[in-house]
Amino acid sequence: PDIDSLVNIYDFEFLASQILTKQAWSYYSSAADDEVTHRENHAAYHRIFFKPRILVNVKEVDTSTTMLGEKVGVPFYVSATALCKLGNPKEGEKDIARGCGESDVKPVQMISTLASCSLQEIVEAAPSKEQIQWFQLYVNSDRKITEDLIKNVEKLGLKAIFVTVDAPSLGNREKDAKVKFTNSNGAKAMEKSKVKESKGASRALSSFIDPALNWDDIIEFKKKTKLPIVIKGVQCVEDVLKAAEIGVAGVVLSNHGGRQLDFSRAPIEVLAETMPVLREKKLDDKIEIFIDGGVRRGTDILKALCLGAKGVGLGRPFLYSNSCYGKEGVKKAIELLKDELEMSMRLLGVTSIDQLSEKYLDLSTIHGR
Ligand code: FMN
Repeated sequence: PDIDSLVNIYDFEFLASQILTKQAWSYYSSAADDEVTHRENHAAYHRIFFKPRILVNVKEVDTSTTMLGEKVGVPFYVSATALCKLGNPKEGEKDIARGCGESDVKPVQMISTLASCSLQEIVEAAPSKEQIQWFQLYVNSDRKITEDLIKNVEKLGLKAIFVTVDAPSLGNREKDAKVKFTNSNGAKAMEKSKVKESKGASRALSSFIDPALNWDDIIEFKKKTKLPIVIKGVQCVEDVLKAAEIGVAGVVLSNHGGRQLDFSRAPIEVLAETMPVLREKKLDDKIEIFIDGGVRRGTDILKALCLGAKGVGLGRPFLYSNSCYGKEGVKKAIELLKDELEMSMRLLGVTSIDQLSEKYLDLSTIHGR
């Protein structure tokens, strides 16, 4: 269908379910076990309600903010997803770079260790000097490989390293496991890992990830790079405090889009629980809190920002938009989210991101409070 007929993020998902290969759809859409966490990530946003303020001049609304010290046009970013070529065989992650760079607001793109294009290709595809790219790191059991990777990330000018810590072992994604991983579009990513067996894309790709990874390693990485280090996949306030203590730049409250431990809690509720503790300990200025999982609407983004998130990531929505329409789809998804965000800010009675706070939410229905 004509791209202009799409009105929201769900439209991309439906279209993707109709047109993607079985392998791509199974890999992209799957989540762990009974997929309870996957559904809950999204459902938890539905329990949170606004307290809009009236008669505020909202003629001009500004969605820009900062993340890790850099100015960005919108408070949402494209989260790292492996194997973008399964859905967009020719251009893969390069079209995400183009879509982000060609849009007015230029959201940040986080690039996966398991991208199906090389890091250099994706960096070179980025059309705008102002656009920011981050690197998502899966730590290899062979630390030399990881150290070389970090050097390459620095050389190519990426702005931060997000170390994923929620995948010491791969989640049980049954939809994916039923489809053998044979597609040559995974070749680039497969080179980077040692493929042991063919039981779905996830399992084929993940065998190199080091299950021995621990806090000491993060402290070591901090010494090895000047780039900000962010821990991706934090799921409780205690670990946020520990991350703040060792002095990383940020954490992502995330359960990997429900693809790892089923019955992990929704990140938005972990956020609700975390921020008061950080404020009480005066750590809220020391560490930036990001969040992802189940974000599909401008209002979802707004709720996370009201609760104190600095940036909000989306995974599947950009996989689907990139698969259906390439870079034009990515641009369209960005525009839809940005329009929803602007409109919701107006209706809430705020004109800039820094005005958002808990006072705009009815906290009584939020778990974690
Ligand atoms: N997270 C990583 O840190 N590294 C990855 O390589 C990675 N690959 C993913 C592949 C797929 C198909 C999906 C759906 C998610 C992946 N994620 C990965 C997790 C995302 O970065 C993000 O945490 C999650 O998708 C957010 O949930 P959402 O899809 O509901 O927006």
